[in-house]
Amino acid sequence: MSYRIPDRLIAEENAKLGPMQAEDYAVLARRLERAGVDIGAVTAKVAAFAVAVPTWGVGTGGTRFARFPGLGEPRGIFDKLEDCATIHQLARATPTCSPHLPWDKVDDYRELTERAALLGVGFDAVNSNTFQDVDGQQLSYKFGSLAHSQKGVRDQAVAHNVECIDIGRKLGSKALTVWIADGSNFPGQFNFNRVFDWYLESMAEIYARLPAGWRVFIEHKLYEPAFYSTVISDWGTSLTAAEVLGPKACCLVDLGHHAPNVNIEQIVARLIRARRLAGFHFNDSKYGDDDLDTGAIDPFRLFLIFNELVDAGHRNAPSFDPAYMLDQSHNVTDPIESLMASAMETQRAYAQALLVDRDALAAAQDENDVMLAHRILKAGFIADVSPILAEARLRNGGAIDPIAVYRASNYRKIKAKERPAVAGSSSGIV
Ligand code: RM4
Ligand code: MN
Ligand code: MN
Repeated sequence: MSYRIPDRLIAEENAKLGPMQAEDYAVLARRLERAGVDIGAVTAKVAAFAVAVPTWGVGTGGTRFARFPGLGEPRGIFDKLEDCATIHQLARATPTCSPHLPWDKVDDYRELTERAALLGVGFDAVNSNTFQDVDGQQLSYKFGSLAHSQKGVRDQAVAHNVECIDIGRKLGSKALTVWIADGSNFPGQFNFNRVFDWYLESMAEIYARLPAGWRVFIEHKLYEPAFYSTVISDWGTSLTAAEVLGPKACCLVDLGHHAPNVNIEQIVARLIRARRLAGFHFNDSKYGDDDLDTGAIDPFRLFLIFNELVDAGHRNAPSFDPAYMLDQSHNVTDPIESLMASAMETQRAYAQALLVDRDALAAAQDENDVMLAHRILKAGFIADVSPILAEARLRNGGAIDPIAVYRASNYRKIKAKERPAVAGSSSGIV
């Protein structure tokens, strides 16, 4: 059996930090009580919050210049599952992982689900991949996939997505995420509307194969790898496609896939209103689709997004059931540390948004008291909710300080011995 962090180590580390945590939590409880907030209710909501880990995120990522593999990185889906389980064991925020096919393809899916169950991880949305060619593939995706000019290539891409649904079914998934790289590098390379029509035709075939209770998530992206135009470029295109396809199609928001300075929280509000918000791929960025750690660059933006989500929950917005996932690339950090920290950042933004006094905010908005409205909203963001997050982890059997326990365990060093590097391994986004 391969190494797992012993629960005893978590208990030992928690015992050291426990008294301090109890003190901080009690102080915060009193402060919140003065503002009429019940800390127990907030903690329970945070403890129930879950965000999926991308299987491709546990490998070291890279850029188009180079990849610097880390020691002991996962060699395949079984190793990736172990790392996902470790992330959840310590931070208790990520009970599921989101697989990517064909990267995570195996011969025996029963073996895979059994292993996952043993490790205590489930499967979230399945991601298809028609943005690269793999060995033995008949036709190339160099000029596109679901929106390719040639029917044969479109059919092949449809068949791959249908296979993803079949595999997802075996894994217990309930959604297919479709991101295509189809686009153009030169004006004149293709006709904007002809390719969109081909995309819609292909997606209609995939849509028709969705099992009962499934949804398809349409993920847009403004540029890269295509640099002049992409077929599914923005939320307008995504929403149009979802409306053409039907009620099981909805729009996924990857935080890095928008034009610079776009107001993502407003897009989120609009998608909720249209009953088409699929969910998120969380990450952070400064310039483009940087895939940096969630909350590392612009935690205020993350808070404002969660503010819209909490607001929708508060209003009981219809058909509001977003799927939360991380989607980031870890080029210079240990992916396990980054994913734990990022999951905790989503919980932080959620907890902060829960603190906002929504009735007072609405009243200030109605009175056009701009400064008061802004200060009510900001009060959530400036609150240090760390003791709530730690308490939620403790109650769920996790670590008060997950990164400290991870480091104390020497997990990565042990895995480096257990997992000798394999030639040509390409875990991560390369
Ligand atoms: C894309 C997009 C997709 C992810 C791939 C690896 O930029 O974010 O969600 O599947 O990267
Ligand atoms: Mn994504
Ligand atoms: Mn991306």
